[in-house]
Amino acid sequence: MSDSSKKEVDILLPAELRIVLLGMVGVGKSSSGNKILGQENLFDSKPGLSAVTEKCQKKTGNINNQNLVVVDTPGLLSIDKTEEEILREIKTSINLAEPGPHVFLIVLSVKEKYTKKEEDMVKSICDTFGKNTMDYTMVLFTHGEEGTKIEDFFSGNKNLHKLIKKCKYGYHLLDSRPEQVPELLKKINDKVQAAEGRYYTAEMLQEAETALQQQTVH
Ligand SMILES: Nc1nc2c(ncn2[C@@H]2O[C@H](COP(=O)(O)OP(=O)(O)O)[C@@H](O)[C@H]2O)c(=O)[nH]1
Ligand SMILES: [Mg+2]
Repeated sequence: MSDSSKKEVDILLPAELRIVLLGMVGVGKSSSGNKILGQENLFDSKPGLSAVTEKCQKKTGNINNQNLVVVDTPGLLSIDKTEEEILREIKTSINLAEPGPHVFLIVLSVKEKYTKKEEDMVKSICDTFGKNTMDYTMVLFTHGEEGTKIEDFFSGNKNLHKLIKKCKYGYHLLDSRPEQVPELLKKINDKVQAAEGRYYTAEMLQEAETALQQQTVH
């Protein structure tokens, strides 16, 4: 790459990329956070259905001269907590990623079929973060190293197709190739640049809360 074209890329690249990881317990949110930041044990990650991550956690790093802020959240559908408690905690991710996340990564494992349970989880996320949620969302698939082809995972699952269509930032599959994370970051950066650096804000969350309250009143 010539010097001048490199400069252009630098100018376009957001100086900081803020990412919030969302999804059910055990799908690989914390491990994905570690992969993204290139360090193994920043976020606690363990097998099982009990949420290891009880509070939202923020970790930062610098990858290719770009500051990354990654916020890990407690998993939805944990056996230890009510959905309401979990959602209340998940909302604090917006403040941790201040002034707001560029992208919500909804983490799904290709080892788990996309069923009504997963759909309900996505619906809770959308209800919680409101009408703008999908404008800032990418689906991140984990467990890609076990040879599951993403096309096979999609095949015949209309609801999963629908979800991907709704997510403005598309999807990415994490596998064991060294390029997996650079490719993910490039995809996110491209989308954020196309969105002229826009990000999800605390005002949008406030609006979503008001909308939810009005729904319960009427
Ligand atoms: N093989 C494989 N294991 C994974 C992957 N992602 C997560 N895991 C494992 O799945 C378990 C739960 O992962 P974790 O990141 O803690 O899930 P979280 O509850 O969503 O944060 C851990 O034992 C991880 O090592 C993946 O992509 N491939
Ligand atoms: Mg976790």
